[in-house]
Amino acid sequence: MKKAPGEEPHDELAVTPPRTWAAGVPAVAHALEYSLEETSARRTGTTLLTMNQVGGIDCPGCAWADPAPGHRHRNEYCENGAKHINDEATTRRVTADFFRTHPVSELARRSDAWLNQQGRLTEPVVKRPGSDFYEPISWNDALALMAGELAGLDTPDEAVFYTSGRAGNEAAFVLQLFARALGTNNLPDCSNMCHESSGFALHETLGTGKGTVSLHDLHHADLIFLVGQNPGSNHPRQLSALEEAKRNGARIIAVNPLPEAGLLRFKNPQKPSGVIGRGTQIADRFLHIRNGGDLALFQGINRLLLEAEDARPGEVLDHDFIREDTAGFEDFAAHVRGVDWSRILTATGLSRQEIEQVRDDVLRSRRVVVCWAMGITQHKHAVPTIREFVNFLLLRGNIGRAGTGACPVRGHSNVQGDRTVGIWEQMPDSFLDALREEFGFDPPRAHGLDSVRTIEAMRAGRVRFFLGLAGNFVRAAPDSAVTEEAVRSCRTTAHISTKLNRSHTVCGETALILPTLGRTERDVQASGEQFVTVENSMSEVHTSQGRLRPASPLLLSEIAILCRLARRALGGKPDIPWERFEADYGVIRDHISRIVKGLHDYNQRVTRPGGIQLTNPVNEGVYSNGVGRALFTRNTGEAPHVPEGHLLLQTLRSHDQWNTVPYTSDDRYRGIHGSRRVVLVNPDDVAELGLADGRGVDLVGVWTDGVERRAEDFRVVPYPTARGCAAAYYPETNVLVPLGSVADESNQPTSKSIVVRLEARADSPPDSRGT
Ligand SMILES: Nc1nc2c(c(=O)[nH]1)N[C@H]1C(S)=C(S)[C@@H](COP(=O)(O)OP(=O)(O)OC[C@H]3O[C@@H](n4cnc5c(=O)[nH]c(N)nc54)[C@H](O)[C@@H]3O)O[C@H]1N2
Ligand SMILES: Nc1nc2c(c(=O)[nH]1)N[C@H]1C(S)=C(S)[C@@H](COP(=O)(O)OP(=O)(O)OC[C@H]3O[C@@H](n4cnc5c(=O)[nH]c(N)nc54)[C@H](O)[C@@H]3O)O[C@H]1N2
Ligand SMILES: [Mo]
Repeated sequence: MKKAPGEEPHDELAVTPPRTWAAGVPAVAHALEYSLEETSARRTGTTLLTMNQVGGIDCPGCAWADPAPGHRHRNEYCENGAKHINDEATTRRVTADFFRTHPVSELARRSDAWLNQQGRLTEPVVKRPGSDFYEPISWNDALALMAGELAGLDTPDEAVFYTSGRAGNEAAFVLQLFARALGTNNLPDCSNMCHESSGFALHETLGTGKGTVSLHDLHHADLIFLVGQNPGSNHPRQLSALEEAKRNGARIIAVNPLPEAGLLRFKNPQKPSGVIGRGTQIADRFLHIRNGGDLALFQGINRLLLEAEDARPGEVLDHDFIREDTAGFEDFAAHVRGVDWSRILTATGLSRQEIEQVRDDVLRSRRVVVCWAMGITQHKHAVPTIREFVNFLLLRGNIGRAGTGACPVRGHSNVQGDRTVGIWEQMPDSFLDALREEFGFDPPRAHGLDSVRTIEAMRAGRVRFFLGLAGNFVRAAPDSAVTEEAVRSCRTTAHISTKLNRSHTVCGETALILPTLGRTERDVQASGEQFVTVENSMSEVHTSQGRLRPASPLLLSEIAILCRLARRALGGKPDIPWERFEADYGVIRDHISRIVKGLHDYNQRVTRPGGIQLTNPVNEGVYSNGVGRALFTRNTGEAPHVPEGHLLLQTLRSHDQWNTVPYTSDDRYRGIHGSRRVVLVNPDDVAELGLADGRGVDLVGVWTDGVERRAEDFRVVPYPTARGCAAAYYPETNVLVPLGSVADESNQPTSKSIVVRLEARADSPPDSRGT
C-alpha cells in the first residue's frame, strides 16, 4: 500500500478475518518488499546482516535482548526490525527545495505517513518568526540562535529537553549533563508515556526500576504470563524466546482484550520448520480480559493462592522467602482476602472458573515470570496493578531465583539506557552527587518537568524553549489539540531528527530542524570512527555501529550537535570538555564509568562480545527501597466508570507502524487493510449500540472536565475484543486522551483507558458494508 512521495494514502478499507499466527514467511517477504522499495538491495543487505550482531547495529525497533554471542541467527532480526532499519536507510531525501515548495501550514495538514515518506532530512533549516517557510541555516548560525534564545530566558527552567528512547547512551548523557549544567532538571522523555508506571511500582516494592529477568530466565521458566502486550507486532523476537521456553516445557498464559495473532501461534521464519506446518502454539491459556481488569485478576489469583495455602498449610506459599526477604505480608493478605468476587468478575469479564484454572497452573509451576507492556502501564491504576504482579510473584518466591521474575517489556531500543545515564526529571541525589564530584558543579535538585507537566507548563507560559532529542513529542503526547496549542506558544522549538514529523510542523515562533545521523550510518569524528552504546530490556549494555554512508554530508551526529550547543550556551562554565566528548565518544564513556554503578571500565568491557550485563540487585537479595526487603502492598484502584451506551477505548499500535509513524494503512495480523481510521468493537456491542459493520462514526471522548474531544470519521469494525471495550490506533486517537487523565503516582497518560461514545455520522449510510 506504499504511495509515491507526493500522494496521500487514500485506499478503501478492506477487512479480513484476524490472523491466528504471527511471523511466518509472508512476514519476511513483506519486510523485504518494503525494504526494496525504500532503498537499494545492497544497502538493505549491509544493514540487515549486521543487525543485532556483535559489532553491528542495534536494531532501532524494540528493546528485546539478543541471544548470547554464538547463539544468534545469521538473520537476527524480525520483519518489523527490517522495516525500521529500511525506513531510516531510505534513499529519499528532504532538501531545501522541498521546504521552498511546502509551507509549514501545508505540512501541518499532511498525514504522519506522508511526512515520514518524504525521506531523510539533509540540512539544518529554520522557520523564523512570522514566516511560513523553513529555510536553510548554517550549523553555526543555528547553534548561535539557540544559545541566544537560552541566554534570554528568565530562568533555565523555562527550557525543556525531551529525549526519545532511540538516543544512545552517549548522546543522552551529554544532553542531561548540558541541561543540568544550564540549571534545570526539565528532562521529560518518552518513558514518561511508556513504562513510567513500571518504574514507580518496581522501585517502591523491589527497589529497582528495571526488570529482573534475563533471556535465560525466560527460557527456563515453567509458567510465563504475557499481560497487556502484543509480541507478534511489537516484540517479534520475544516469540523466539517463548518458543524456546515452550520447548523446555513452559506453559504460557496470555491476558489481553484482543486475541492477538502473536499470542496464539508462532511460525519461526528463521527455521525451515517455521515455513511449513502449524508452527508453535504460544498461549496455552488465553484470558479475554476487559480493558483495565488486570488488577482485579491478579487480586483474584492472589486470593485463591492464600486460600489454597489455608487448605494445604505449608505447601503453597514460600514461607522462608516471605519471612527472610519481604515485609508487609500480613497486611496485604488481610486486604486481598477481602476483595469481593463479584467485583473481580465484573472488572475482568472472566469467570471464576477461568481464574481458578490459572491458580492451578501456578500451583504446578516452580518458576514463574510475568511479562507486561502498555496494556498495563497506560491505565489510571497502572502502578497498583504492577505492585499486585509483584505481590503475586513474592507469594511463591518467584523473584531472585533462576527462571523467575518481573519482566516489563521495554519499547524503544534504548529507553532503559537513557534512564541509566541520567535522563529523568527526578534523578536521585546519589546520581546528582556523582555528577557534582565528576564535573565540579552543583546540579539543580528540584525535580523537573515530565512530559505531561511540560505541556501544562507550556500552557501556563512557563516554557519558552523546547529541544527534542529524537522522537515526535507533539504526536506522542496526549490531548493533541491541547498539546499543539501549547507547543505553538513556545518562543523556540528545535528537534534533532532523522525524518520529518508532526513536531516539525506544529512548532514554536522560531523553529529549527537539526538533521542527524541515524544508527545505520558511519559516524566519523576527529579521533576516528565511533560507535555508541545502548541497553536492552534485560539490562545488557552493548555497542551499536553503523556501516552506511551518511544520508547527507551536512549531517552532524546527535553528540556533535549537543556538545557544540553546550559549548556555546554555557560559555565554558562549568568546565566540561565538550570538544573532547565530540572528538571521541570513549571520553564520554570514561566519565559515565565513574558515575553509573555497574558501568565501571565501560570502554574496556562494552566492546567484548555480549557487552556488559548490569546486575539487578534484587537477584542478589538486595532491595534498595528504603525498607531493605521486598514489599507486599495493599492495592486499590477503581476501573473507570463506563456509562450506559459508552465503551472503554484503548489506543494501540498496528503491525505496520513505528510509534507515531505509520508505514502503511495496513494491520495485517488484525485483518485491517487500507485505512487506519477504524474502531474495533465487539460484535454484540456493535449490535447493542445500533451500529453496523462499516458504519461511519465519530469517537467522542467523555471526561470529567466536560470538554468534548472528538476524533472524526472512523469506521466500525466488528472484532473479537472483550465486551464493552474498543480499540483504535495511536496517534490518530491521541486527540481523545485528556491531558489530565493520568496514572496515579506515575503521571503517565491513560492511553489504554478512555471512555468514549460512538456517534453515527450523517454522511455514512447505516449499512455501509451491506450487513
Ligand atoms: N513494530 C513496532 N514495534 C514496537 C513499537 C511500534 O510502534 N511498532 N513500539 C515500541 C514501543 S515504544 C513500545 S512501548 C512497545 C509497545 O508494545 P505493546 O505494549 O505490545 O504495544 P501496544 O500496541 O500499545 O499494545 C498493547 C497491548 O495491550 C493490550 N491491552 C490493552 N489494554 C489492556 C488491558 O487493560 N489489559 C490487558 N491485559 N491488555 C491490554 C492490547 O490489546 C495490545 O495487545 O512496542 C515497541 N515495539
Ligand atoms: N495514545 C497513545 N499515545 C502514546 C502511546 C500509546 O500507546 N497510545 N505510546 C507512548 C509510547 S510507549 C511512546 S515510547 C511514545 C513514543 O514517542 P517518541 O519516542 O517521541 O516518538 P517516535 O514515534 O518514536 O519518534 C519518531 C521520530 O524519531 C526520529 N528519529 C528516529 N530515529 C532517530 C535517530 O536515530 N535519531 C534521532 N535524533 N531521531 C530519530 C524521527 O524523526 C521520527 O520521526 O509515544 C507514547 N504515546
Ligand atoms: Mo514506548
